[in-house]
Amino acid sequence: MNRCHAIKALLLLLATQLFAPAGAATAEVEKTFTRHCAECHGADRLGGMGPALLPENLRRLRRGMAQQMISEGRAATQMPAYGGTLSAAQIEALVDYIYTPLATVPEWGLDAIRASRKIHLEASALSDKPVYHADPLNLFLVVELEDHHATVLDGDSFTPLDRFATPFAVHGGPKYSPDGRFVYLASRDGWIRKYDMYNLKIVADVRAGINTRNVAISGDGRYLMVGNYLPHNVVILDARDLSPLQLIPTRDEHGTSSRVSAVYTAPPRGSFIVALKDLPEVWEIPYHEKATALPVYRGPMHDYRAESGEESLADTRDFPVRRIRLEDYLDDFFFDRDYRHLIGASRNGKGQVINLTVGQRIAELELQGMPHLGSGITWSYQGRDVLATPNLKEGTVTIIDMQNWQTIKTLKTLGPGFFMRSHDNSRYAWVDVFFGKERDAVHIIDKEKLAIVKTLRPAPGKTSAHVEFTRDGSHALLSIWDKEGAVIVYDANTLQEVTRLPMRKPSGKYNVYNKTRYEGGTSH
Ligand code: DHE
Repeated sequence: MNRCHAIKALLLLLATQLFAPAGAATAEVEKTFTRHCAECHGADRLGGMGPALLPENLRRLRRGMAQQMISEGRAATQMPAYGGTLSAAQIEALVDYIYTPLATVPEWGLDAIRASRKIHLEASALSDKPVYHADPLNLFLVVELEDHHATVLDGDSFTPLDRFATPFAVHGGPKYSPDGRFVYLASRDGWIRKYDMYNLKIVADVRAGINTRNVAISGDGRYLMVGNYLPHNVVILDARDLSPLQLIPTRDEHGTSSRVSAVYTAPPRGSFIVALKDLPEVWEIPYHEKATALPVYRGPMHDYRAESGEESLADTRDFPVRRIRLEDYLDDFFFDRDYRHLIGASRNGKGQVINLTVGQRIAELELQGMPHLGSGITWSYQGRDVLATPNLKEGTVTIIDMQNWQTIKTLKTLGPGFFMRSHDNSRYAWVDVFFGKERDAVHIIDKEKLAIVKTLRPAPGKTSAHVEFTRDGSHALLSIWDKEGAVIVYDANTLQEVTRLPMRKPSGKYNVYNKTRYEGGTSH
């Protein structure tokens, strides 16, 4: 054997030694996965009866919890305990496996979406009047994260009317049809569920993506738009039966693709607004014929279908994309009341105001990063609109004059908050302290004095977060974000507790009237 061959043989030996055990371990864990997990979670980990097991979908689940879930199972679900069947090392390997990203972004095209659709009840089987006596516009939907359910709550008597299963890990605000009859929930796994608030029945399901951010509904209630991290696209659904109408890959002109941070509806503009995570662009997609003549804007429209080659289903609408190019990436944002401006935080943490009509930045804001999309609210202060938002990097609430975009007040809080809420009929705005050891506190701000006037600790030691008001603004509902949690109802004027309803880790709650009327004190 000459020297060169000897070196080659040595390298080969080293490679076998280095890579064979890893390869063998991978084969072993894949075998374990196929034997025990694939039936419910899908051979490709994209989900089935159980949720998708991909790092993107498991972001809210700590590895320790995943390990515990595999060994002990999950109460009230089909997930069995594997502690007696699998060794600690096998369970550890499974955890490593499910937190490893897939080698390529999986496909989930129109055919897969169409095939996933399930109609549970046809329109003919449903009454077009509410089957209860409560005010249908003063109902709340409360999302309960612990056991993946939602409760329909009467906002006058504070009694539950129904409790139904949601897809795994619902995230973001459910969206109501303009008349409040239907609600659409989106799960992190891409499932969209349509529920009838009149009949208290689940109507239809469809899987519009593999890892979804949120869903928006057009102002006329005709279309839904789903924004996805996986694959990189937005999907337009027919709101009537959830059938897919269009799939728009989120790519720039050079083919670089991007995750979608969120999609929002802008009813006065007749369009959807799409926030992109990995491209310095914001997209506006008109859903209304008249919206194509957007005021002042005369820039080019982008024909995404010619580029993607995607089939367009037989819907009369076309959904052209207007790209608004930005100087920086905008991680998150919300809008002023008439949707002329978009107010967002860029990656470097600076606040920016973009005028949507001219498609340009018109101001910079003193914001230390928004903690959460849509975390801001607006109200009228001394005759002008102000916006207020908590900050990600510090325990403060910033209040900004929306005429000149100057900060008029910074309020110190006990820690960074996640959600801020009010109502036009209430003199108070509520902000939680979501992060840190004071997360059981919630501050109440007097909107006239621009000052914190009270701090509540409704359940010491437990996170209290996310407030939503009743239709008339007379009561505020707050979540105790705990396994054995509660929704606490407060008199919004006296700030006294009225009642406490046990719930299982209630996260957001959504009032039909406030959401469908675009109340300034809440998210849309
Ligand atoms: Fe949310 C809304 C993004 C983490 C609970 N969240 C939203 C929306 C977006 C968003 C884009 C608006 C969608 C809508 O309503 O249509 N959320 C993000 C993130 O990027 C972030 C920081 C990281 C992530 O993991 O995605 C994040 N969010 C969380 C949580 O950890 C929370 C507290 C628990 C959970 O459910 O995962 C959480 N997000 C919520 C809630 C809303 C929401 C309750 C709806 C608020 C509302 O009142 O409308």
